[in-house]
Amino acid sequence: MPKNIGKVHKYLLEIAREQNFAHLTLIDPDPMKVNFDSLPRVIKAIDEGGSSAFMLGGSTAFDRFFLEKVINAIKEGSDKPIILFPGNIAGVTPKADALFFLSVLNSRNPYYIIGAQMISSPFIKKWGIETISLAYILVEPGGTAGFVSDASLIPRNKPELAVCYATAAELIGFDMVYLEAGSGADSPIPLKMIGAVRKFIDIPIIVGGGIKTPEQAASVVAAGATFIVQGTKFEEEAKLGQFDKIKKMTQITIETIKEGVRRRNM
Ligand code: 1GP
Repeated sequence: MPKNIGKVHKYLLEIAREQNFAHLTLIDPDPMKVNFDSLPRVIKAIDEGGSSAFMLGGSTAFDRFFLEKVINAIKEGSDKPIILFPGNIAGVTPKADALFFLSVLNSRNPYYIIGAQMISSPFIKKWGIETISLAYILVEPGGTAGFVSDASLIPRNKPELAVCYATAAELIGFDMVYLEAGSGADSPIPLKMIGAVRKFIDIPIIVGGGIKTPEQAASVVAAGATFIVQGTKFEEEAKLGQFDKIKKMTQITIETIKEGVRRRNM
């Protein structure tokens, strides 16, 4: 029997079909980064700016109770889905709307490929939280995620290696593939690499790490990304309490991507 697609998964695919892409926002539940006084306003600004969902996760400093506090703060600012993006077993809770059940395909350490998943899966199944399986593929420079998960990073000038991993992911049956340059990377995943992967696989491609400008976001989508993820850019503005700027920035990013889509469809 084919697998049932959950509510959040369906929602993401519908937006991607309507707009040709969807914008996702990453919130890192790191106590050194989270400000509970301003988080609901930051979330509200990003929501009103048009981002489609919130991903919640990071590679370090995990505590399930802190994570749940962050979920409550996000819910104060938005009704849009919260999707867990765990870096470890403490990054899962039934309080979110869905969970990217991810495997770091190019880790050298089996713990990040199947170990943490094996340990956490009975409770995930018992809770009944929606899961979306995700093949996480780390590309240079890889950032903290690459370091912590001991990834054999894909060189930026080797798109064919990303194609091989992504194709293996599709054949194994993952729902989506995530090409990750690492949070705060100097530049996004090379467009040539995204394009090469897009040509080869049919499942959605998430691209994140180092997407700072609306133009970069638009070119990542033009190259073939289905979903783009931004985190650091919002964290920087949030620190300054620039809520209006955050909303504007999100709107401009989404408008710039849409304009690119319109032009290509003409
Ligand atoms: C990290 O891809 C995400 O997992 C977001 O990256 O923080 O660089 O936007 P940034």
